[in-house]
Amino acid sequence: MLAVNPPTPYRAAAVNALHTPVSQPLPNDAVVRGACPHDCPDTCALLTTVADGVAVQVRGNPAHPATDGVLCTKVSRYTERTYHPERVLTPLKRVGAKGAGQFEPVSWDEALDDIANRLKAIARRDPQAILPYSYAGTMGLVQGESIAARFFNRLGASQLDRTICSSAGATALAYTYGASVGMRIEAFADSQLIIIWGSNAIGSNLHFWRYAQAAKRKGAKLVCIDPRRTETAERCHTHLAILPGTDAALAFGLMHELITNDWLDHAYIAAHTEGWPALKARALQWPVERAAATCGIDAEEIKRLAYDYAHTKPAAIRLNYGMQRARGGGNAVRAVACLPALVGAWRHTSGGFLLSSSGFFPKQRAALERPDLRPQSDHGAVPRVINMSTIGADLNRPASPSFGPAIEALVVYNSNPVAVAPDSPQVVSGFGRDDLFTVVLEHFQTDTADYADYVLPATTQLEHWDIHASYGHTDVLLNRPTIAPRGQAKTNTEIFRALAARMGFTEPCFSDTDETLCQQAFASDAVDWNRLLTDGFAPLAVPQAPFANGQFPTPSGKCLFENSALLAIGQDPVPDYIPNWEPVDPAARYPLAMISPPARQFLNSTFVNVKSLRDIEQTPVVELSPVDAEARGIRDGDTVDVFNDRGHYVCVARVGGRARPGVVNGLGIWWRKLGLRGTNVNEVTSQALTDMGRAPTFYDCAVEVQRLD
Ligand SMILES: Nc1nc2c(c(=O)[nH]1)N[C@H]1C(S)=C(S)[C@@H](COP(=O)(O)OP(=O)(O)OC[C@H]3O[C@@H](n4cnc5c(=O)[nH]c(N)nc54)[C@H](O)[C@@H]3O)O[C@H]1N2
Ligand SMILES: Nc1nc2c(c(=O)[nH]1)N[C@H]1C(S)=C(S)[C@@H](COP(=O)(O)OP(=O)(O)OC[C@H]3O[C@@H](n4cnc5c(=O)[nH]c(N)nc54)[C@H](O)[C@@H]3O)O[C@H]1N2
Ligand code: SF4
Ligand SMILES: [Mo]
Repeated sequence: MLAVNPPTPYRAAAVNALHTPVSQPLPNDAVVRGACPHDCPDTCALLTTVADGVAVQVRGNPAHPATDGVLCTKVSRYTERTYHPERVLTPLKRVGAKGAGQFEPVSWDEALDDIANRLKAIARRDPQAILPYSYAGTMGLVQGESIAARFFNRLGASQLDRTICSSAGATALAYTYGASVGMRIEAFADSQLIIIWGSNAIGSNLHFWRYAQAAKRKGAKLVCIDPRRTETAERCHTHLAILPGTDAALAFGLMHELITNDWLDHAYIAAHTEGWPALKARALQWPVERAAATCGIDAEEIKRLAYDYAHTKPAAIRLNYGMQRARGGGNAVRAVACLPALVGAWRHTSGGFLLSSSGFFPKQRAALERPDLRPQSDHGAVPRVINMSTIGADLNRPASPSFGPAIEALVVYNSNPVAVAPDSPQVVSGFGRDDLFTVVLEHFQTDTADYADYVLPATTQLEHWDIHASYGHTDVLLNRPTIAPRGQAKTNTEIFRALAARMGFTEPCFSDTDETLCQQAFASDAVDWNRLLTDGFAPLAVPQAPFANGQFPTPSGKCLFENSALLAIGQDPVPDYIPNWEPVDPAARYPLAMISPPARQFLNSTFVNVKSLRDIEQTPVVELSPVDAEARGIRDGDTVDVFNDRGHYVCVARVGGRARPGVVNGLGIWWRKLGLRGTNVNEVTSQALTDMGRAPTFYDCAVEVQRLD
């Protein structure tokens, strides 16, 4: 069995055995190797040119194969973001009403002393009333959850369930393959059929698109499955514009064709899968006509794709996270993930499936985060868990025996929940509570920072050490600091070290330096540290065709079509089609299905305040098909209200071919205060969760759209 994601207990000895890199003073003129910190599958290797201590240019490292010297437009502008005149450069204390954004500078000592005193007072009553809120503003393992996690573990604060992005898909993969593993990204360059499924590669996974283009030049056929006619869909040979949340139905329709035409790889199924009779029975309930009606497409489209999938070798599926942001997202990922085994696509280096490669990385999370520091009650209970995706509801929840204490303090870092969490009316009312004590570590005065009691200035990727895994490729990247911290900015790690000292936490782990933390992040035998120091990246040893002979990281080594562990969480052990919470229904009060994928020049809500990028996006928009627009008297360029019972999102209508009838696309994620009338698309999204992974259902959202005069 392939040793992916092996459980790695905390081993202090192994960490100490590593040699420590010599910290050198920052060079004044140099080209420094780093890593893109953003939540993007590409994890590019950066080269930053420094002149006179100032970072003047950030470009892609041509020596790193996946980056190939190319960056997206956003990160090419990284110096504009770093030297932005609105960077928060001193600690700030709120002087106006919550949300009003009125602050005055204070010293670090004053801010940290007051924060520590407030947290201590709450912790004396119940540390679980304190909640960290963080996500992937930086994907760095050190400025992410290292000292911060140690701090909250030692404190006994509520734990945060970090579900906002990928947990439905990751859970589905764990139930199917045993971990988030799949094809090597570079192998797509030699595929003959590439199905780009729930992914706008040009916008969100640019470096994969380069491999797909290489394959296309060698004769490959590209198929895109996406409700939206994205720039990626436009450049594929075929586009199946299915209704949101119907991917499992499409997968079953394809399986039905494979079974009834006997286009199956019986030997692969017999040797390397479990549960075929049950999956087959499920798939046989889905004649293509039924699947086509559910997906809102033509049966011929499904038949053609099934034929191509069975007859083109190697055939590869690049799944991305778009399809798992609906109620049945976990089951949908499971259904699609079964397809490559049916046709034996895994036998080929350039065949198979990739959603995420993160499971290949031997991360030592326990070493970094130290869950062993958590206090345990006499009954062995650890602090409660709060789901970040329902922060709106949970901030408004009073104390109760089932919930525990009301949330009294929030410490936010690497995230902008007031803009990105679903159902913003609830989120805003929670953050607006006068009795909530909120600390935000940030680069900028974001929508969330406006609700803080203290804003603490954090360093950017050019100003700190970090180490990175990827969820697209399989290389580890090291990020060296390029310039001195701007103003009084401190690293996240330094801020939590300083807070730990004031809280009286004396464990030696709170003194680990950032370079030591970089070395603790991965199993030392799997990552070539010397190569990281010299090249800035180091590939993991991943087999060319990892599942050609089964060897999935499941207990049996097989791909699990049927997984009885699902019964324990009240789920069907075999994937199924689960309709959306809010399906398209022309007769309903809110007849349109809204999805809200990213605007290309923003990264979630990051970069919205970088003017040159915002100028490209111009304004918040909702895309409508001509038929839906006409029915409502809406013309291209009209200001419209997108609404439902949760709220109102004001934006500009773009009428054209990007939206299919019945579906509208509200592109994300604007800062509310830079949007129209202080709103963004999450005004209307819901806090309902997915079937697996307790994830949000951003793309499962019924709305109506109306012209504003
Ligand atoms: N430029 C840019 N790049 C980004 C980001 C960004 O904000 N901007 N965000 C980053 C992050 S955090 C993530 S998680 C990834 C997100 O990138 P992806 O993993 O690709 O996910 P999404 O962009 O959410 O959705 C991808 C596509 O799925 C489509 N889609 C929506 N609903 C469905 C459905 O039900 N079925 C199918 N088949 N398709 C559907 C959307 O229209 C979209 O084009 O990208 C990362 N990269
Ligand atoms: N409607 C809708 N909503 C969505 C999505 C969608 O597709 N549609 N996508 C969802 C997804 S996939 C995701 S991943 C989430 C993303 O949500 P978040 O993880 O909150 O991502 P960002 O909005 O980029 O905010 C990250 C913040 O971290 C800050 N930051 C960056 N680096 C550092 C650092 O080193 N230190 C500190 N202290 N701060 C730092 C940045 O300045 C930025 O303000 O949004 C989700 N929300
Ligand atoms: S956001 Fe993605 S494509 Fe852009 S530089 Fe970073 S890793 Fe590369
Ligand atoms: Mo994400």
